[in-house]
Amino acid sequence: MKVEEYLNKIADEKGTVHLTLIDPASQSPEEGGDIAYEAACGGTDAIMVGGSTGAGGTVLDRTIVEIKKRTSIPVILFPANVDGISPHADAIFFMSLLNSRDVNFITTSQMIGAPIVYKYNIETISMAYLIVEPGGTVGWVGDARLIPKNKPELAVAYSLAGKYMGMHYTYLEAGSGADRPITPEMIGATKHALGDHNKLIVGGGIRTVEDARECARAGADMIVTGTVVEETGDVRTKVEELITAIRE
Ligand code: 1GP
Repeated sequence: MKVEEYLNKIADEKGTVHLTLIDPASQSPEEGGDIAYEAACGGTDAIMVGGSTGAGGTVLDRTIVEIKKRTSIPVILFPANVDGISPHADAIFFMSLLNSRDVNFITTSQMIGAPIVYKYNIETISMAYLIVEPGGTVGWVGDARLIPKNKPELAVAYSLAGKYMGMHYTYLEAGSGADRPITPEMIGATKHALGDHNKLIVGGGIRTVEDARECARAGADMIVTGTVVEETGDVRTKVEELITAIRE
C-alpha cells in the first residue's frame, strides 16, 4: 500500500493520524532510531524526518537508516530544501511553501529536487505548506509572510488555492516549539473548506493531551509532534497519551 493511502485510511477509519517528527540535527542517528522505536511502540503511525537547518546529507541518511532498522512504520521526508531528500525514505512530502516571499521555497527548490526524487523513485505526497504566526525557525528560514493567528480566512484562502492547484494535503504550521498550537478556529475553518478528500495536517506547539485533543476535535486529520517527543524522558507513554486523546 502507498504511504498516502495508508495515512488516509487511518484518518478515515480511526479519526486522526499521529506523526512523530524527528529532526536529524537534534540527536545522533542512533538516538533518532531509539526515539522512532519508542514512538512506534506507543502507536505513532509514521515518522517524519526533517528540520530547518543542518538536517540534510549524511546525517539525514544515517538517521533514516537507523530508524528503518528499528521500526517498520513508514518514514516520510519533510524537507526544508533539496538536501532534505534521501533514497532511504518511503515517501516525501513534496511541498510548496505557498506563503513564502521567496520563489525558491515555492517552486525553484522543487524543480531542482524533482529529478532526484524521480531517480530515487520515492513516493510523493503533494502538500501546500502554510506557516502561521509565530512561525519559529522555519518561518524565518522560509521567508514566510506569516499568516496572522487570528485570521483563519487567510489560511482558508491559501488552503483552497493549494487544493485547486491539485495538492492533496495542507499543513498548517505554527513553527516547531511554538508557544501555542494553531487555533481551533483556524483548523475548523480550513478543514471545512478542504472537505473530506483533502487531508489537513497540523503541527507546531502541540505539547499536551489537551492541545492534541483540541486540534483533533477542531478537524485536524493528522497531528505532528516533534519537540515534546524529543524532550520527554518516556517517549512511548507520551505518544500513547497523545494518541488516546486524538482518538477519543
Ligand atoms: C514542526 O510542526 C512541527 O515542523 C512540530 O512542531 O516541534 O512544536 O512539535 P513541534
